[in-house]
Amino acid sequence: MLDVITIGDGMITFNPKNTGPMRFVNEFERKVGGAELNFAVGCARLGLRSGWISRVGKDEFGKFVLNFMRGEGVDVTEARLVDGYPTSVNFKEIRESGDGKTFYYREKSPTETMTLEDIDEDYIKRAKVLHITGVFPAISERNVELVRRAVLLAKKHGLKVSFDPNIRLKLWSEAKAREVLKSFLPDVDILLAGIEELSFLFEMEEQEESLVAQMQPYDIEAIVIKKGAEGSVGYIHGQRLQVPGFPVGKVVDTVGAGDGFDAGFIYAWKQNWTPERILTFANAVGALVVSVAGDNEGLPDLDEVLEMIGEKQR
Ligand code: KDG
Repeated sequence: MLDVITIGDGMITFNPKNTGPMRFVNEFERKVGGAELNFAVGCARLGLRSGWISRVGKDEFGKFVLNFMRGEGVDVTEARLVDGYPTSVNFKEIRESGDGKTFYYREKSPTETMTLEDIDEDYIKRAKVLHITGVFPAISERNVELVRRAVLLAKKHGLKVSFDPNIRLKLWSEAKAREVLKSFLPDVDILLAGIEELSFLFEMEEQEESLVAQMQPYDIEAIVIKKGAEGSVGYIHGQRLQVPGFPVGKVVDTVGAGDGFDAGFIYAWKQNWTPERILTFANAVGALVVSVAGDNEGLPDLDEVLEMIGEKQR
């Protein structure tokens, strides 16, 4: 049995040793990244049984990514090494504020070798939640079809579908991103997005009420707007709730905070907590991620989050 499954590309991420424009950075640290990968790790650290469907290159980097995932306790039954497609690489640039930019080297992602048959029905039906994001489908047309199949099977077997648009306009055009990502909405049960992403999708101003109104036809159980340091707003079973974020000492690296938030939300959602406790918990996970360099190193274990939200003594 698995609690949650996700599908995505796994990358080697080179984190800069110093801040500023990448052309002036001479040293990098090899780490691992990928939005869905970060999410799967975040869930596993919190204690959920998480599975990651992926392909990485049959090369040193691919082996490193797979070992990393195994070491984090993520189920990699459906993650394989493939020939002829190098593992995707991503270089990061980080500014003094902790804000990051990504520079991809992923012309041909190993996930492009997957066929519809690779989305295994027996695997999907072992889980309770399928988490999808906008990164994996942005990689290729085929990946869009893979997500559609995973969602179809998830619905067939009663899984909840959670969705983070994670818009990456370096990977596809605005029109395509809008068309594909909006087409997922009718099947989404939990939407985890930034206000700027909703505004992009619906081509409207960043105005919460009118954007949430756009979601009415989709009958989404939980619409969550991630607001970074300010916390989050949730429309859960129709009720609006705003929960402030947690102050963090120094923001070191914001990349991956949204994925951490998503993992925290899904963990808390599965506990059937009150909406306030769910959002508080997710905000805490996001906050813990930004104080550490790397896309996923700061993802906390359960006790760290409980300490932060004051439910456990240090
Ligand atoms: O959300 C963090 C991701 O952006 C990062 O790990 C890299 O998946 C990634 C991407 O393609 O942008």
